[in-house]
Amino acid sequence: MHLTDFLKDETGAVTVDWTVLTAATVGLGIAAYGVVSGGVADLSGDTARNLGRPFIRTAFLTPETFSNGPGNWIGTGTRFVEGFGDVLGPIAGNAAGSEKFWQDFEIPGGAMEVEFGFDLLSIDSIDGGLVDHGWGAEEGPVLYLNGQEIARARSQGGTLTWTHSEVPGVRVVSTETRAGENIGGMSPNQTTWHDGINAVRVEFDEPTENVRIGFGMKGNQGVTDESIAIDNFTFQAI
Ligand SMILES: [Ca+2]
Ligand SMILES: [Ca+2]
Repeated sequence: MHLTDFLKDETGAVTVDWTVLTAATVGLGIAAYGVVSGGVADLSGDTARNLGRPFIRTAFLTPETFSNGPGNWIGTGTRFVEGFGDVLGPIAGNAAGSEKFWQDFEIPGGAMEVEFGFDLLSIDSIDGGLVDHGWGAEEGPVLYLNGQEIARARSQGGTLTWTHSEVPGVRVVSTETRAGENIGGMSPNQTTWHDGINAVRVEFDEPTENVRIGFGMKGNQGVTDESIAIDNFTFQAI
């Protein structure tokens, strides 16, 4: 092969690769435009960030133990609860289990996933049974992401039975740490009803630029009868 032929071939190969890549990029742009014409600018921005900064990692993995107040949490305060220590909350429920407290997180460009971790505390006589005997049924925590319900659980003696909303890109994993015992709570001397601690992880793929995690509770009594609270909160964007 003559040198000039070699150079032509190399040039040709590069040109072909570039053409393929360009076509794919243009195709992606067209597809995005067709599906969500209103969000083209946002999608383009996300693509640029993902291409330019693939190794972003932002975290506070040292668990927030709420010994110094609620920080950036909105909607509730912190409190020392017998047996649990300093917690975020507790809150009582309502019939809908609507979102009662939350925090917004700015997600760095390039993040492919956001993970929240926390202890979800089920305190005192939450009525998580299926039958309403006059004091409530199917009571327990409700989790929100960007204002949308992602999962809720019935709490029976601190043991959680989850119903997932099947939101795309969202996973909720819950592991029981303690249940079926009187840990303490707002009615610490009440030994008939049992408390629980569940370690929960919420994962969110391809996060929005601002992610809000929020909490509510389905319940029908006061905070001294039945409540939920949060402790040992962690966050990371990967
Ligand atoms: Ca208790
Ligand atoms: Ca109740």
